[in-house]
Amino acid sequence: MINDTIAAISTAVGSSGISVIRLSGPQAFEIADRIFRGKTPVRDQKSHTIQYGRIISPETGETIDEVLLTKMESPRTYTREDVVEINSHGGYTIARTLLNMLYENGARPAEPGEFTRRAFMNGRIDLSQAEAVMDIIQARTDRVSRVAVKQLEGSISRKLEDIRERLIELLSGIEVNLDYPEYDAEEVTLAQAGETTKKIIGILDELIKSFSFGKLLREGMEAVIAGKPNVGKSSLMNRLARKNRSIVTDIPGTTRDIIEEYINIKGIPVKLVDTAGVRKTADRIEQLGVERSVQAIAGADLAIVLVEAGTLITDEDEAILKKVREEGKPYILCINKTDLIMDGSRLEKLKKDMPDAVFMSIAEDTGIDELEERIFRFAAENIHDMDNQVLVTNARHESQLKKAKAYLESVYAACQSGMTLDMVALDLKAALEELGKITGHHADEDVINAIFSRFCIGK
Ligand SMILES: Nc1nc2c(ncn2[C@@H]2O[C@H](COP(=O)(O)OP(=O)(O)OP(=O)(O)O)[C@@H](O)[C@H]2O)c(=O)[nH]1
Ligand SMILES: [Mg+2]
Repeated sequence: MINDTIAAISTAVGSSGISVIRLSGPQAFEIADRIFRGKTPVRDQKSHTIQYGRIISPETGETIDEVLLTKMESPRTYTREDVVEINSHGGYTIARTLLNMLYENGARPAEPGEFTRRAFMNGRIDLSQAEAVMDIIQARTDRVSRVAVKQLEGSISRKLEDIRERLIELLSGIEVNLDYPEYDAEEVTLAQAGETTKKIIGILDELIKSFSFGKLLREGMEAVIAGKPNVGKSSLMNRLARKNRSIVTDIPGTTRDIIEEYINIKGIPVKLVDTAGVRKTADRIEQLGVERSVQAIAGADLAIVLVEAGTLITDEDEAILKKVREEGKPYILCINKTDLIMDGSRLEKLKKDMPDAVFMSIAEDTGIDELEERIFRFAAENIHDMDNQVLVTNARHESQLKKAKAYLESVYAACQSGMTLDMVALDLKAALEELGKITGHHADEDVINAIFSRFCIGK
């Protein structure tokens, strides 16, 4: 039973119009009454209403701030406990002073994620939904937050509940057979058990497959821009990021270090990495930059390899392409500076000869849309209907699904090879347990602690 009351500032630190201080727990109204003076005491205020008042220091009688106070009675609240939210004037100092007053009057500092943790402990949300709250806080694009909101609404939970129900039905059928053979209960045959299990494995497979796309949505994809010096890598970075992030000059060897920027391509977050041009050089600093470029290629999900239209693929370019291929990196070959080719028919011929390459001129702003489309297509490969299907976005969920699937595979194998039903029952139970860890039906304290420790304070 939770019996203390927690408080924290729930808005971001920094200058702002207002700050929200949140108080949750059985003494929330009592504590608020110790420092708040409004028309009605908080304990008598109607639930889910807001009232104007002042925060008064109990010691000095001094007015600290004018505030709006919202009272929300359990259980229709975020945590399912009694909740008070105080909108104070913005600025860290006032909110901090107010918070300290709450601490002095009986509240305790909330730990990161503790409000959401209480919502979980009090059964308002399950673990996968708590994780969705976290995803929404950290979402980098609209599309990501849409998926997270769906999870918060329980799309994964419902799908898992459905699977669990089918497993439980199968398991209870088997157990009736095992425990009461004298009852004339309808017999579950190994063949039936195998068939049901196979269907469920199929559903789990689909969920597991959705993870690679879910991960892409959440964590984003890393695309490295590689090429020899002066081909326009930094110009491309700036164009895609729509700001002057990297220094561009006509001097080869301008970029010396890795430069990163998050961009949003049709709703998918992409970490773009601009690198130093790869070439042999005696300059020590440039050489270090080149080494980093090579490492960046190895670490990325996708390489965008730039070459110049005028020279086409030189030995230097070939060396970079070789590196990319050795790493087994998917790549998009871009031919930049097409504006420098005056002869139109020559350009047409080049395009015909290299049908997979993207021809572009950053100077004339051509071909960039095509590159963006190609990056998006790469990201979304093999994924259809992604806005409507249930997506697994969380590595922990994926790993649990895989464990459950492994148990079900052994159930299926047992059914095929004519094992006994009691062997099957054990693995079915284990599969159920692994699934239950996703929503928190079976989660250990350690897992729960790890999840909530990733939250920020005040959520
Ligand atoms: N004509 C023409 N010039 C371009 C184009 N794109 C980039 N440039 C020019 O090429 C030069 C080099 O551009 P950067 O973006 O600095 O090239 P980089 O690949 O980052 O070069 P390093 O950092 O030195 O490896 C600059 O003078 C750019 O203005 C283009 O499409 N056409
Ligand atoms: Mg550069």
